[in-house]
Amino acid sequence: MNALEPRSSQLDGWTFWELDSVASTNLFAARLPAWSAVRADTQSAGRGRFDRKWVSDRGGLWLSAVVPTRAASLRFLPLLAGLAVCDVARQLGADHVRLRWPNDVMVLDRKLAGVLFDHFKPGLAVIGIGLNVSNHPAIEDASLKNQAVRLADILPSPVACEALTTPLLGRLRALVESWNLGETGLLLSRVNALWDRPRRVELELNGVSRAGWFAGVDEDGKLLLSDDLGVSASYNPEQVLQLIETHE
Ligand code: BT5
Repeated sequence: MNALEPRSSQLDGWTFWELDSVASTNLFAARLPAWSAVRADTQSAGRGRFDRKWVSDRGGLWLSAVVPTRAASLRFLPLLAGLAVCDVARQLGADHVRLRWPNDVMVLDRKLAGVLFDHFKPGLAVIGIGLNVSNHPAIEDASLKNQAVRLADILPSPVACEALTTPLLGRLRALVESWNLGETGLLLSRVNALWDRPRRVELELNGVSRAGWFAGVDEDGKLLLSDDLGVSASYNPEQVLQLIETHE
């Protein structure tokens, strides 16, 4: 496919763009209307939170979806995207898939997928999903050797990115619509259940860190942290540079 000639098609209610290569699918999606999505085979400047680099080599799923949203629900959207990834991975037979607030999908202690949320226009959110499928991220960044995992490592049979796109967008749409209709209680309890078990965590804030027990996520997408004296505090994703699970 020629990178200069992106093509679009209709896919289960989404206007879907497919590209060979792009800087970042989230930036491409910035100009698209609601219920558009874009997938690229590779990204030359894939982004994580706080402008961290996201390795986006061929064989992974690099996807951005534009969804209508209310300002109040913006922080919860990455968790809905994570939930959609967990649901699809589990349907395919993956075990031990879980969420790590605010934007990671983990298999045991390794990162399977990351979500990057952008808000370019009022009323619209761009949800970027990076999912390792059969790519080799550690070739580009050796530090990912023991940190990243791919669907190819955990599924009984190989799956192609193209085959993942439709179920993932379908699941994402159902979850976002359900959230926008106010069905928040059920989704909140599903997100919290996907933490797997009580976890001791350390939050790296700007220059300081806070340790405690993960006590859940609230409806605003904030993390609730309970310290050793039982005192609770809540944190926005924008405040927390890194969440470390400390296994105490
Ligand atoms: C994220 O950031 O996890 C969000 C990643 C979102 C990527 C998607 S791809 C489609 C769309 N277009 C974009 O440009 N972005 C989105 P963060 O929590 O900041 O994690 C970044 C960290 O994850 C890096 O510092 C690495 O340690 C690690 N990392 C980088 N590439 C990885 C990969 N392919 N697999 C696992 N971990 C990776």
